[in-house]
Amino acid sequence: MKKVITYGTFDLFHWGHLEMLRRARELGDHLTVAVSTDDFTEQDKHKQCACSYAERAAIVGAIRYVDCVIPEAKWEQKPNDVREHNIDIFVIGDDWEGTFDELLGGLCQVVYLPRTPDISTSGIKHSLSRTPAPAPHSTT
Ligand code: C2G
Repeated sequence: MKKVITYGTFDLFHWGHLEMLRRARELGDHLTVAVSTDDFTEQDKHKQCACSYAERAAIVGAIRYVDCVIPEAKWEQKPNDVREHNIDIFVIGDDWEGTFDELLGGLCQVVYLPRTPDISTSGIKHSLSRTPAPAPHSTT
């Protein structure tokens, strides 16, 4: 059985995230997803999430391409995760191209997949911030 792992924040889960998980799972027979914890996201990635770790992990875990969800609490945990979960392939979007080659060299195959164009969590946040919120109980 070929085991795959990927990492991400997965805040405001969108089409680009789904496509990443679908293509990651296609590379093997079992997909583990490491979801960034709230502390890691705030302190190390300097990003503020709209959804908590528990919510993001629950959404990712409910996707049918995903077999296992673990927390991502630091950058350097990847080699341990690969060993512990018997991972064959590490995969992530090409916005990270080259970043993890050294860390994972010799441990597993490292694959960078092209990002889905024209969609991102930050883009969604930006466009929503310019749209006035509807009144409570509004039907429009
Ligand atoms: N992604 C994509 N296409 C998009 C948006 C995102 O393919 N339009 C991919 C990213 O490249 C990443 C995954 O979806 O592989 C999750 O994206 P983010 O939630 O933005 O995760 P990120 O903050 O990049 O976390 O240690 C690595 C990090 O945890 C990666």
